[in-house]
This record gives sequence, C-alpha cells and structure tokens, in this order.
Amino acid sequence: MTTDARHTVHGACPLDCPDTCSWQVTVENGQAVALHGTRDHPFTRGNLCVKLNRYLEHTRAPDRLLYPLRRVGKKGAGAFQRIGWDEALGEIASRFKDVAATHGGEAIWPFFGTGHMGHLQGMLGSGFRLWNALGASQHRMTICGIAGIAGANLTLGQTTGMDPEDLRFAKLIILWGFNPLTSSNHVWRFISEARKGGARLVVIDPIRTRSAAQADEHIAILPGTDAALALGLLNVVVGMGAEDADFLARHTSGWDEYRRRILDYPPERVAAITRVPVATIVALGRRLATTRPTAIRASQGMQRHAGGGMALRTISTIPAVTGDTRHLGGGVIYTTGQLFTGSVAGLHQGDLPPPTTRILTMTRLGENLLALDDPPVKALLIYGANPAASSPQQETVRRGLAREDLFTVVIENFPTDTVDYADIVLPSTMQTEHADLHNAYGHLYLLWNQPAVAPPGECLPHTEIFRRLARALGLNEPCLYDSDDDLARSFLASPHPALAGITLEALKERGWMRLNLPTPYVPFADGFPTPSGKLEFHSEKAAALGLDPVPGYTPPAEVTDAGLALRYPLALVAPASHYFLNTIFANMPEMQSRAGPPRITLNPEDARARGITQGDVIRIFNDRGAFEATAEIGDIVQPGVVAGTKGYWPKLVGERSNLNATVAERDSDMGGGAVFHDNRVEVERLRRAAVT
Ligand SMILES: Nc1nc2c(c(=O)[nH]1)N[C@H]1C(S)=C(S)[C@@H](COP(=O)(O)OP(=O)(O)OC[C@H]3O[C@@H](n4cnc5c(=O)[nH]c(N)nc54)[C@H](O)[C@@H]3O)O[C@H]1N2
Ligand SMILES: Nc1nc2c(c(=O)[nH]1)N[C@H]1C(S)=C(S)[C@@H](COP(=O)(O)OP(=O)(O)OC[C@H]3O[C@@H](n4cnc5c(=O)[nH]c(N)nc54)[C@H](O)[C@@H]3O)O[C@H]1N2
Ligand code: SF4
Ligand SMILES: [Mo]
Repeated sequence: MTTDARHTVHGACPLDCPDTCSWQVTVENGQAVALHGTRDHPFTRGNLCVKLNRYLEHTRAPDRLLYPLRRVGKKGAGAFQRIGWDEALGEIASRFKDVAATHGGEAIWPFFGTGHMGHLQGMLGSGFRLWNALGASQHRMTICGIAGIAGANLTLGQTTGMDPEDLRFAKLIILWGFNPLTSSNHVWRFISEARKGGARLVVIDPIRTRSAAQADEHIAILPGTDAALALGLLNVVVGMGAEDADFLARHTSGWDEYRRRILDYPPERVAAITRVPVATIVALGRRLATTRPTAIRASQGMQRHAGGGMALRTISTIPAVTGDTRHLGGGVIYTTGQLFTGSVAGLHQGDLPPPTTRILTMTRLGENLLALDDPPVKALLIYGANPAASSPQQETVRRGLAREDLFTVVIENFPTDTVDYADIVLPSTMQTEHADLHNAYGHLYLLWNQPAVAPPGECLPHTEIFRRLARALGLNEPCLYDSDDDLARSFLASPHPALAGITLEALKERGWMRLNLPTPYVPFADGFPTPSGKLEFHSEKAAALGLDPVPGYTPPAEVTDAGLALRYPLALVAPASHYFLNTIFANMPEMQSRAGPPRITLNPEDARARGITQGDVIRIFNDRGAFEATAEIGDIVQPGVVAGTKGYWPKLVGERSNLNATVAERDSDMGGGAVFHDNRVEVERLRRAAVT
C-alpha cells in the first residue's frame, strides 16, 4: 500500500444494521479523505446512509478516546488519568489472575455488544479464544434478535426463507415490525422495484413509521400481538379453502394439529387481541390467500416482547400454508445471518476444546452483577457495548457497575456512560483503521474490510489488544497469537459448499463476494433443515424445551396485563432512531442536532387526558425508573401506545436516563431475548413548552 498517492481501499460498515454496506475509503497522504458506498455492490449500489456519510468525521471527533486511562474519581464520575499500555495490560492481567485464583475463571465476564459486528474485532468472534483459555464465563448475546432466531428455527430450521433481493419478484409485500427507511434503507430499492411491477406494500407496526407512511396500507397493531394476527390471517385463508394442500401434505408436519389452532383464532377474536379491525384482517387474509408470490419481511422489532419467539415461529408458518415457499419472491425473511456457514469452531476455538463454563445472559447484567453468587462476577471486560445506555433496567445496571469490589475494563472509541464506570479504559481502533471479515444479516455477501489509515493516538484493534493481554497473562496456547489473516482464514476454512471458492485473497482483491449459493436462491429444495426435514408445525424440539409443541400466540407480559394497565396504562415502544445506530453517533453534534432532543409521541387523546401539549417537557415512568422527553402529539400512534427512539446517551439528556430506565430485565419466551417494547409506563407533564 502506498501512502502518498491517492488510492482507494475496500471496506465494510461494521455496525449492527442488516445492510452491512460495502464501502471504499479514498486515502490521500495517509489520510482518509472520502468514504463512498461501493457502486458495483448489488445491495449497496453506491450509497451508505445519513449516519455513515459522516463516519470519517466521527473517527476524528474531538472526544475520541486515544490513550489507555485509569480511573481516579468515583465510579460513574468519569474522572481518569492517562497511563501507558504496558501498565494498563499489566494491571488487567494481575487483577484477572487474582480473581481467577480466588473465585475461579467464571468470575470474569467478557461482555460484548453489537457496537461492532465483525468476526475479528466484533461480536462474531473477537476475543473468544482468550476467554476460553481463561475459563471465563460465556456471554449470551440476548440483546437483539435471539428470540426471533429461536422461533423461526423451530418452524423452518433456519432464519430466512428467501434472499432479500428477491423481494423484487413479490406481488404482495408485508413489512412486519420493520421500518427499513430508517433501519435498513438499501432493501427499499427491491421493494420499490416490486411496487413498480404492481406489488402492494403493507406495513404492520404499532407506529406509523417512515416506511408505514409510504406503504399502500398501514396496520396499526397493538404491540406484542402479532402471532394472534398471523393466526387470524391464516384463519381467513383456511376459511376460503385456499391452503396449499399439496405442499402441506408433502413438506410439513403436524398440519392437522396446527389447523385446529388456526381455527381457534377467528377474525373477531383476533381483532379484540390486536385492535386491528375485523374488516382489515379479512381483507388482508383474502389478499394473502390469492396473491402469489407474497413476501414477508419480518424484523427484530416484533420479537422484543415476552412472546417474541412465538411471534416469529408463527409468522414463519404463513408461506407454507399459502404455498409461497414454492415461488421465487415468496417466503419469509427474518435474518440471513445463518447462511454464512463459515467455521465458527475454527474461529472461536482455534486448537482449544469447546468452552464448558457457565453462560451469562447479557440482558440480565444488573441482576447478574448484584445478585449472582457461586461465583459472583468480580471482573467485567466490556467491549463494543454501552450497557449503561442500551441495556434494560438502567438503574439496576448502574448499581451493578458502581460496585466497588468489581474490577471493570471498558474498551471503547468514545467516553460513553459505560466508560464512566471503568477502572481501566482501553482505546480501540475504528473501522478505517483495522482489518475485519463481515457477514451480513440482510443480504448474502461476505465482505472484507482492509485497514485504510494508521490509528490515531495509541488506539489498537481488539485482535492486537487480546494478543497482548494473552501475553501479559502468560498464556501459551499458540492460537491466541494468530494474526488477523490467520483468524479470518480459520473462519473461511469451512467445508460448507456456500463458502466454496471464497478465499481471503479473493475477498481482499474484490472487497465482497456473494455466498456460493445458487442464484436465484431456492432455500428448501432439499427439504427443511429441521429435525424431521419438514417444515414443522408440530415441533418435538419445542416440546422438549417445555414450549407449546404447536405455533400459537403468547401474549406480551406487560402490554396486555390488565392489573398493570390500571397503574401504567401506556405501552411504550422504543425502536431505532433515524440518526443514531443504537447509541453510536448520539455524541456527534451533527446527528444530535438532526435528531433533536429525546421525544415521546402520544396520541392526542392520551395527551389531552393528561393536560399535555406539544413541546411540553414530560416525565415517563414506571416502578423501574423514569426519564424525561419532549412531548410530541400525533396520531402516528393509537391511544394507549406511546413511542420514542433508542440511542440517547443518558448523561447527555434530562434526568441522566434514557428510556431503558423503564424497560424490564425480563426474558422473552425463547433464547432469553430482551423485551424492549413490552413495557408499560405512565406519563406526566413536568414543564410547559417554552413560549417562543
Ligand atoms: N429501548 C431500547 N433499547 C434497545 C433496543 C431497542 O430497540 N429499544 N435495541 C437493542 C438492540 S437491537 C441492540 S443490538 C442493542 C445495542 O446495544 P450496544 O451493544 O450497546 O450497541 P451500540 O450502542 O451500537 O454500541 C456500543 C458501543 O460500541 C462501541 N464500538 C463501536 N465499534 C467499536 C469497536 O470497534 N471497538 C470497541 N471497543 N467499541 C466499539 C461504540 O462506540 C458504542 O459505544 O441495544 C438494544 N437496546
Ligand atoms: N437508523 C438506525 N438503523 C438501525 C438501528 C438504529 O438504531 N438506527 N438499529 C439496528 C439494529 S440494532 C437492529 S437489530 C436492526 C433491526 O431493528 P428493527 O427490526 O428495525 O427493530 P426496531 O427498530 O426495534 O423495530 C422495528 C419496528 O418494529 C416495530 N415494533 C415494535 N414492537 C412491535 C410489535 O409488537 N409488533 C410489530 N408488528 N411491530 C413492532 C417498531 O415500532 C419499529 O418500527 O436495525 C438496525 N438499524
Ligand atoms: S448503518 Fe447500515 S445502511 Fe448505514 S452504512 Fe452501515 S450498513 Fe449501510
Ligand atoms: Mo440490534
């Protein structure tokens, strides 16, 4: 690589977004001067998004962490002094060794988030070998889509039934709990193409989002009731005798049992559960019965509920009943992540045996820090995560992080609320400064990210930090010292045909490569990857897990709880912000000014009942906590539902809390997933809007 001439470097967006954009960094005299989407990438096609267009600026932001730090003030105060790397790693190694000697390795919790999605630097593999060698507790990534993954897997054996690019062939598209114009904008091109060909677009979402506002029809469902709606729609299909009897007989198991379940959900019953009018259910059910191909793009939003796994499990049955599974452009998409069948064991374990230590659920951080025994968590190493802002039950998390006897290391790019609780802070590189290999969860391309520029200050990539930490700990296992290229190769060295012909050299040369799957992708040509080889309405695996053997409807824990409803009558839904990616960019002045202050939208009826007018400062609370926001009044939500957006840094907003102060540390029905949108609150006015 020359450093003086102008040249471009292949890369990929590392953030938690289905699109995993391919990008090109233009480098001049060793500086990154421009960042563009890769034009010939079939999914990205030359564009990034409003957030990442300013990424280079973000890498040079004045608040970027550049040096290792040691805490000098109280936990949470954010007072630090600069130290050297050797000192920092020496201290971490000696504290980890003490903890392991006194309490066992499981008292160490490596806690990673979705701040970076790579195999080398991010949640798909970073540090896993080191934690295994140390005998640390294992970290279960429950904060995002796990309930839906578990649910879709029970039905289909995998989490997608089609390639998102094939949405363009659909004649009816249902975006179910998915707001792509904000959270996955590149898929909109394929939806638009289908619409040009006459497809109808229906959005099912409690909020009239940007995407819902652009649709032919918006169905404003009560949060957490989607599985009931799915059963109601199938009730209409079955009532018309429109089920694909041949497909059901040949490729599914348990249809009779499931059919009886469907018959339990006539539109009238479903309307009462979901608040969707009977006529709307019947009309969509009829369209579903008669429109081939129909594509359903489901997303994470609807599974952030106590019944979230069941929601995806039930919705995933629809294309089998209608026969859409047979058609190109028909089927259901949840995530494409599972199609990236690299060698996970190779990357995560190297030559070590699989870990057998206890597994800690990340969305129980507060409770695990405060109540766990045998052994208690005594050392926490947080990377690519901002739990003081992103995790449920914020006050509990803070109390846990404030424990004086807890040794906390945070590896970060920016001084987040979580950093404020660290004993030692380590500065990490950003995506233009390190190498990585990326999967996607919204398309079928593997990507390589080549470092484009030297890191600023003393920032290091995680891979290098973990090699140095292994040395400081005196660990000898050779695989802990593998280079970045070796690590990438260990994932690519998979015998699975989907990776045939994909080498590190080819990826470096091209930047991205499609998985070696047939084009078009026909997922279930050889049967379903379930235990029976069929699409499973009846699931023995579910029964063995203590779950209902047949898909159904599991009510949300809070939204339909009548007792709770008396005290906290409003259901708070808190999805993606258009200008932040989770908590990333919420410290960037440009994005802060575009996003504005935290807002909560109330229906005019709910606002009137509380004497709240547009622009008032309001307090949103329940037994778990409270936060402040500016009131926005509008009919984008129904009475009884209020909406905000995630991502604000608590320390930068009123009451030093964001909406996760009110969310419960509760598990969903499957996989221990988080329940961010299953949350009852009350709202009161704090101050009148300033008169201008
Ligand atoms: N109320 C509510 N809360 C939610 C959600 C919701 O819908 N509603 N959604 C949830 C979901 S889906 C998710 S995925 C989580 C995400 O929650 P988190 O896992 O906390 O993810 P982020 O906020 O994206 O990123 C965390 C941190 O990673 C850092 N980071 C980025 N790249 C790197 C890197 O290369 N190295 C290091 N060391 N750090 C890096 C960023 O600076 C950022 O501070 O939030 C959840 N929280
Ligand atoms: N701009 C931006 N893009 C993002 C993110 C971001 O923070 N900002 N976050 C990223 C992350 S972490 C993820 S996991 C992905 C995917 O994240 P998404 O799947 O987009 O997740 P959410 O934003 O939580 O929810 C999507 C939609 O589901 C709706 N919803 C909530 N509850 C229900 C329900 O019970 N039923 C139905 N039908 N709908 C419901 C919400 O109102 C929202 O409009 O997006 C990623 N993209
Ligand atoms: S956040 Fe999503 S849309 Fe934006 S650049 Fe990254 S992958 Fe692309
Ligand atoms: Mo996520």
